[in-house]
Amino acid sequence: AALVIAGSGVLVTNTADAAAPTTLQELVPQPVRVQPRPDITFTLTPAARIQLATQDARKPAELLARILRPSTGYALPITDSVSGEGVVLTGGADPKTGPEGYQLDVTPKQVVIRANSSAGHFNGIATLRQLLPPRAEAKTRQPGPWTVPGASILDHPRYHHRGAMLDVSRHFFTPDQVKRYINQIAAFKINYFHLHLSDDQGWRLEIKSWPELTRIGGSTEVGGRTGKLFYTQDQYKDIVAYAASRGITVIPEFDMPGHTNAAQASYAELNCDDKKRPLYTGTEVGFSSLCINKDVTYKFVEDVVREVSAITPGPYFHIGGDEALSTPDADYVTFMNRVLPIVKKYGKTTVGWHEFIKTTKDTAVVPQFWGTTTTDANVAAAAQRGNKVLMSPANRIYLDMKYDKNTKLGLDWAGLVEVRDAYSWNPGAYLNGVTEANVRGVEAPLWTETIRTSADIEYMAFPRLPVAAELGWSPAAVHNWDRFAPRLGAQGPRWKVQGVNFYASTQVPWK
Ligand code: TNX
Repeated sequence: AALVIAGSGVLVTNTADAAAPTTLQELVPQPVRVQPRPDITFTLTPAARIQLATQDARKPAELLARILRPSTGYALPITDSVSGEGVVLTGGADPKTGPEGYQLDVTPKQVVIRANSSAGHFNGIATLRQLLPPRAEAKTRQPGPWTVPGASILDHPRYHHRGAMLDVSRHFFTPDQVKRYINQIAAFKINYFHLHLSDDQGWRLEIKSWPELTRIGGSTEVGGRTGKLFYTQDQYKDIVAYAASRGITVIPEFDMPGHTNAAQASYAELNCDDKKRPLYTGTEVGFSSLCINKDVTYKFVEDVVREVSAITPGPYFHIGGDEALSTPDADYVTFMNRVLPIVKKYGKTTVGWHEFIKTTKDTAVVPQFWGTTTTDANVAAAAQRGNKVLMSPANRIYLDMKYDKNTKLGLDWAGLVEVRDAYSWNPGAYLNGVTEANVRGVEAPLWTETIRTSADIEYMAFPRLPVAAELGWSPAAVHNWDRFAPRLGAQGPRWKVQGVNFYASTQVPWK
């Protein structure tokens, strides 16, 4: 029997249809409404064209073509006229789809995706990819048929912000490794990619006015490997463009006023005693702080914010602010009072780890909750004033936590987080005093003290990153482990085709 999600977001069973399970039952995240049309199928043929009725859909169309040309071997030209068989990308979606949603209708000759924005088209294309057979994701030519089950889908996200973070400071990852991860998260409608670009162990982005940050601060990492372990500004711009071509906005983070040893090792003047710190390749936290009462500290911050903002098209700048254990409380407040206006001056909106929210009443800034408790008075007070909270509770959605005691990679300070644990919470009713309307979305951070390779990234992120995507996108009424687990399990064949090194949790019925 096919599962239909009614308009209310409630699952009902369509008992009239006894068809075998199709990709329609395998979508992650689950759409708002899926109406099967068992009488119809669409099959992509060599004659298919990707047809644009709106320029909003050009980048999404190019993404679809890049995925399907190698596996199908078809030409799949992108055309500006709508006629004949293929995939049609058009405007005029139902207003219910909002700024990021879409409608997807499968007819015998066309798959029609309607959306009112580029984001909506990217999201519709992510759904179409999952409706095709897994071998559509292959890099080499595969046998057809390229069949899509008949359906009419209407979909839009629960929250605007569905994020993933990668810490490139504890271990450095090359631009190709970063792109590989961006490509993988895009398949689950993730729309923000947060890059943790500085920490005690490494400064990872070229700052032209402070060249020693990368020459010295970007020369090593956890474990002591050495090299040019940083991105030039051109490489960063290329990563940002790569993300944009997949519908993803990059949020750069420079962690301050703690987690700053790499900067303090690069420049003597960033230390109160004017002495450079030694480079650090261990994994302790909380021992470093910028010098709060020196003007040069704020010149440094302003130079970084200015240079980074100029090459970051997205509206956000993440100032870190976590675990400033070596910064006295009053100094922490002083620091934030000087730094938050700098971010504003360069036209960006501040995101910060939630500790910083106690220092400001500005309701435009975004606190990112990473705690392990369900009560935080400062975050709740901010939510009551009107701030929107980004949810990353460490004991639920930190991708660096071990799955169980046998997991070789990862840490366990926030607990062991099996797949079902990662799924079993409600972002809109998790923190006391932070209700559905106060939540901006969900981000899954991946800290990399123990993570060194793409295979390591994938093992920790898959399948928990798609869990975060489901929590951030799908309606609350759909939340149900027994229905979710098989959908998640159906991603296994796709990851095998893509070469993703996922953790085959025994909690999930893998297909
Ligand atoms: C806490 S969470 C940190 C990071 C560590 C992480 C390891 C947060 C804002 N700070 O510095 O890498 O734990 O799980």
